[in-house]
Amino acid sequence: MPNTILIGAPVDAGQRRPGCLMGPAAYRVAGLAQAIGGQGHTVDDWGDLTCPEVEAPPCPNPVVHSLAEVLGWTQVLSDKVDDALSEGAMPIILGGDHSLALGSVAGAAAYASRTGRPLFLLWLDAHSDFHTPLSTTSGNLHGTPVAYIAGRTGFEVFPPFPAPVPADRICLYGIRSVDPAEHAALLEHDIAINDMRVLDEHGVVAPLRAFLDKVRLAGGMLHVSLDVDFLDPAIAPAVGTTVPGGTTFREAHLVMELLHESGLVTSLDLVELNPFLDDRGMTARLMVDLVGSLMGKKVFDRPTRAK
Ligand code: 4U7
Ligand code: MN
Ligand code: MN
Ligand code: MN
Repeated sequence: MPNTILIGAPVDAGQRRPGCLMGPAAYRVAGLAQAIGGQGHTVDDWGDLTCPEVEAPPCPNPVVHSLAEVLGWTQVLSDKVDDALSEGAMPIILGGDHSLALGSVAGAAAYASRTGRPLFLLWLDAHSDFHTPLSTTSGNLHGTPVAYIAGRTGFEVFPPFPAPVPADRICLYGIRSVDPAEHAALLEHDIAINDMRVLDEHGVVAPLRAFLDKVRLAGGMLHVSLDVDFLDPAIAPAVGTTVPGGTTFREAHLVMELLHESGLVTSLDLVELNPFLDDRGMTARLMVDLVGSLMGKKVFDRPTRAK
């Protein structure tokens, strides 16, 4: 039974549509702590972080937006996630846009490399988030964390990523929107790309099991980054970057149930919820339900099958 630590990250700087900064409050209102506590875990809420003032070096790409702020969040999140893991707990980061993963995964990677365990990354998202600050055309840094984590060049304006995650330990899952520059770069990397076509054809279970087996065999830590747009916009409208054709209610719950059964998840991001775009809290509530499943809630409690 992991102890969990909630870390509020009201980050809005990684994109241009205000509202993600209300995410942590919405998760608390929707009963996140109760959903986790209800599964028998302890919950320690560290409250919301604030962004330190940092100075940004000049960025060669003029479209990049709010670099100094993103750098500040990266620093504080990296530190706090490392601290939470060092306490033996599972940090759950309440976002905030996806640029927060530049920091959260950096913290997990720093901890993993100190303790000598390999870190794996499961990216549940409509997007590949594989831009660099040089290749992005929108300038929105929430589209860059996977490239930073994988150690791509182009992040010279950022602190060096503590221990880049090798491509074969990264799994993109649910993707259905990839920009041309990301596409070209992904072809150069051995990242598992479970786009919606793959999930349609093979179902959600087999590709996820294959990745989880790799994590287990390696004795790895597993960071899961859950972007709201992984879900179909019909059930999760509260996100600035909706892409049709996302996972259904049951597919998403099944993913969470398999993650729970694996016992492998060591840290989790909840990102991109924009409560200002929500429909009577339905998206916040769904995200909380999904975390409940990830923490052990099931429809019917039968003895866990052999893995
Ligand atoms: B998210 C985009 F152009 N690729 O770079 C970009 F399509 O964290 C979207 O996954 C990025 O929601 C989406 O701006 C970032 C766009
Ligand atoms: Mn610290
Ligand atoms: Mn994303
Ligand atoms: Mn996305």
